[in-house]
Amino acid sequence: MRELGGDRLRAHAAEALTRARRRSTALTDAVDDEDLVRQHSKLMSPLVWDLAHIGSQEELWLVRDVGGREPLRPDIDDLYDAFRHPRADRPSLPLLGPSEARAYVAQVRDKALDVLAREPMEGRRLTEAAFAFGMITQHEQQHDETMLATHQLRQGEAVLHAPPAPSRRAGALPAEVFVPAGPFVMGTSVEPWALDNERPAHEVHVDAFHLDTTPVTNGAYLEFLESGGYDERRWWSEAGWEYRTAHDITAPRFWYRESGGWWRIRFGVREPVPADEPVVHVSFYEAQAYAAWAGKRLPTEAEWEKAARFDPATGQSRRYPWGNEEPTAEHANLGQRHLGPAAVGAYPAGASALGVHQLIGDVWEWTSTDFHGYPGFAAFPYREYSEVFFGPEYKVLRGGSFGTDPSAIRGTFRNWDYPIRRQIFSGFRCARDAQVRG
Ligand code: AVJ
Ligand code: FE
Repeated sequence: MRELGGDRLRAHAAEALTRARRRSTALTDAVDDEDLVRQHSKLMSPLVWDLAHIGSQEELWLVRDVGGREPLRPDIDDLYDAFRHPRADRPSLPLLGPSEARAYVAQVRDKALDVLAREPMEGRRLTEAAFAFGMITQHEQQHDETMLATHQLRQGEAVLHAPPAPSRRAGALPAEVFVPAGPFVMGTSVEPWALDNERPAHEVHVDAFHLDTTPVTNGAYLEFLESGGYDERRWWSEAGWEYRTAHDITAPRFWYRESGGWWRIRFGVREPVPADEPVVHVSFYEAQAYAAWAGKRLPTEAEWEKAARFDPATGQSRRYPWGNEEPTAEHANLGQRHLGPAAVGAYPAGASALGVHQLIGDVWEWTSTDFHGYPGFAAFPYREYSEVFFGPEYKVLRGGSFGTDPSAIRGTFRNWDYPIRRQIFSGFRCARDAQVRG
């Protein structure tokens, strides 16, 4: 991906777009037309909206902007503008139907591939085109993760199938890893597909701290739950308690109690909650309450990234916890290869230089940090990509989940959401301050 010449870039971009489309197609072909246009939850768009929105963004950014081509469907730009229509309102719009949407995205793709084949790609143009194709690939993959979350909310028979995630453990792991005090380089100025909010690279000092070696498991979370954690005001922040009470939150989303045990529904399948998998579908507030109960706290975003990227041997920041090579199936549970997180310890090859496991893949991890631009932030390609979300109402999540494609995750990648959200594949790990010696 780094410094590809024009022809290699063309081949790489075409392959990445094709892979994304295979996934979009699988997720939308898995259900019938009625299911495609239905709103499975007020929190989500109908799947058919995501599909045409993917095409609409591709038309805007690749066909019109990069390619300078005539608009295909200027009449539908407004329908698929995420800022004009909140998710809850999307079903009532005059959306393209399933077959129209499929035909539209295919037409746009033909044009985009034509642009890719003909665009002169040298120098600055090459960098710009590489980014535009990267951005659109990641955009489609992000919506594929969103569509996977919609599938999880859908009622009825299981329609998605995948082999179970690995359950093998890497022997006993220490509960925590110590991260020494000092500076590290956060963010990036060179990662070719990095989005505006990941830029620029800048040095950050981080005090010494301890970080959980793995994400918090269902088993550990159950101890919090069974010891009355949801009923004890003292573990919750004010906003968290208000949310917990108003919505009567008593367990992670999709869990239920039956014959004395805890079960969950995952993509239409009912199963006992597995103790050694990372907990998933918890809100920021639940993560925060658990951490308080455990005598810990959530890591800041800088702490998370230092634990993931900092190599004490070289003093440099890596692209991924394991090094600079792109993720493989040995490194991390990504790419919807499995329909859930793997047991903790299942990816020893993916551990960071400091010895922290499963930072990339499995579950998105809540951090305690509000979403803001880094020093020197410059909105690109438009303010609506990230900048309009900056502020205290969004919390940063890191690391990607089993539903995230490798092309849409890296050590610098930043996701954000409201602290009440839990239909996303969200989990967490805890941190604590290191003892300061006097
Ligand atoms: C980065 C996941 C918060 O889904 O709202 C998709 C990605 N931006 N279309 C989102 C995105 C525009 C974004 N997140
Ligand atoms: Fe989008």
